[in-house]
Amino acid sequence: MNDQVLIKITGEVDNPVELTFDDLGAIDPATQLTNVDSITGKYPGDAVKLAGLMNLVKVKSSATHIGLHGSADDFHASIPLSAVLEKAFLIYRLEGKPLEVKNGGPSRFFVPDHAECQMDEIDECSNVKFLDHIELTVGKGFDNRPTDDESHRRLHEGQE
Ligand SMILES: Nc1nc2c(c(=O)[nH]1)N[C@H]1C(S)=C(S)[C@@H](COP(=O)(O)O)O[C@H]1N2
Ligand SMILES: [Mo]
Repeated sequence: MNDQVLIKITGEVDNPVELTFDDLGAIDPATQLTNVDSITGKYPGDAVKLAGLMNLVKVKSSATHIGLHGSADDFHASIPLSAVLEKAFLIYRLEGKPLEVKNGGPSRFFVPDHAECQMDEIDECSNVKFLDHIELTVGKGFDNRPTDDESHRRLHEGQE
């Protein structure tokens, strides 16, 4: 199972990649975080910093936005890269095993100090679950986060 591709990174990069669970764990130890519960407040597990992933793919200087795609439920966010590059991370491991779908796997994006839902571009809604594709773009890319209270409420109801 460990040769299964969990996350692909494409778009404005010199070195697009398809990463397995083992690949994620092998990324520069300086960019790995263990037990992120204390940072996230609610999501346990181990993570790799976004900066570590971006170094791996060699982001082109033309890239302005990072597209976060959750294929499982067709949820997508596109946010400015520079604002999250040094602080965001991807939770991908729990108790030594790949993060399960019930916990938001194959990976869960997390930005510390995110805004409340719909209060800013980088809000809680941009913490994309089921993340399996990261895409660097020039300008803002596809984003289907809810834009009004009604659709946001419906989205959350659907998850209960
Ligand atoms: N794939 C996916 N990611 C998602 C969502 C979703 O519906 N699908 N909802 C978003 C919204 S609107 C919020 S506020 C947070 C909620 O995270 P939680 O389900 O852990 O509370 O996840 C975000 N990530
Ligand atoms: Mo949200």
